[in-house]
Amino acid sequence: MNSLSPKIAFATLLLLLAACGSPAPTETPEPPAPTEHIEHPTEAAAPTDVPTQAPADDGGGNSATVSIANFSFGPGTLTVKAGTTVTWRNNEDAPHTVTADDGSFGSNTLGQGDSFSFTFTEAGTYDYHCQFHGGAGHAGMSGTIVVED
Ligand SMILES: [Cu+2]
Repeated sequence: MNSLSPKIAFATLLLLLAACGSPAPTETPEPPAPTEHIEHPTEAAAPTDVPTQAPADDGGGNSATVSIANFSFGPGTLTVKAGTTVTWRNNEDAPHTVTADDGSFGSNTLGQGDSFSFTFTEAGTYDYHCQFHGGAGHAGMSGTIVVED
């Protein structure tokens, strides 16, 4: 009866080993995490804050202004140096024009706030008028630019 003893012992040993045998670790490699698509926030273009520079003195370029108001040019006679740019500005809501009697210069219809500029390069006397409220020869709404050398 003792002859089976070793076999039983062996069997028991196998059983124990089997029981204790750690199951093979299921080594399922983790799939690589999907690389997250990171949205780079579009960088707002920094506004180039270029300060608007006042127009530099262009060296000798004089300027003068004639105001249009109350259906008249002010000053009525303006004397400037040759090379001066004269700007007429309509400061009222009535439409006007700046029209040279001899046609050498002339504006379109100037509404309120509109302006017209002309540079006088030659000495002389330039009569002008408003086409709506004046005429050549100092009639009605008119003015004169005297240009000196
Ligand atoms: Cu007018």
